[in-house]
Amino acid sequence: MFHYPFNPAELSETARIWWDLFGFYLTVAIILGVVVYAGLVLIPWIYSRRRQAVDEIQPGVIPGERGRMAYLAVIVILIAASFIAIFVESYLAVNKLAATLEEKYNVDIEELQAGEADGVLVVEVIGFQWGWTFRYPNGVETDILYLPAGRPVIFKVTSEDVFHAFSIPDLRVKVDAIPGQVNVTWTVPEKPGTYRVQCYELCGVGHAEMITKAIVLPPEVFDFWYESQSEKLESEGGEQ
Ligand SMILES: [Cu+2]
Repeated sequence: MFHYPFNPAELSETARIWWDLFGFYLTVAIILGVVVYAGLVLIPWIYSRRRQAVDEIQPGVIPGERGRMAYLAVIVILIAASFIAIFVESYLAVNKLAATLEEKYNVDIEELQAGEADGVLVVEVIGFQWGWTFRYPNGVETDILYLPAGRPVIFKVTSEDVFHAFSIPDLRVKVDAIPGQVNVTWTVPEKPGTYRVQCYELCGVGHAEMITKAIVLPPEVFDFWYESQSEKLESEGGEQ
């Protein structure tokens, strides 16, 4: 039922920008990790092969300079370069995201982040022990998340009881659901299909069951669903 691709490139262009940025962070982390672990293994090995101690350790006497400042400089430069590269790459990714949102979807990234953008669907997400409620602007509440393909969606996420975390991994959505607080996030699902919605914060014995579906529909099918739900709600309201 759920597909779980390693690379979400085909599912959402905005998710792919995050994914590429994550790949960059991971690459930098792997390079630094290799250097650090190589040092941990090699330095004791090299020094253990030397017969002579580097300098005599005497109580109360600070050891002298060991003449290896060049290595230290290389390490410091490598770390500084990594931080600069991460900063630059993140800045470029956010710019790319803003440009994509503006050109392709006609929306401003800051408006999305603020939780109000013209013509953008806003879904309230309420986590509880143990499930999710999705509330649409027309007042309809569902336990399955329906979304229109190719349109940005804003999620306003909160909780009724304890801390939860709302996530749609395929679409690179993850945000804490905190009682008494509304956290805002957004995504643009591009491909119709069924995606996994899951809680990512251990919240009690039913945590692992806090799974539901996000069904991304072609926009006209979504509009039909939305209208029919509105009518249903109205007729139910009329009967009471
Ligand atoms: Cu939970």
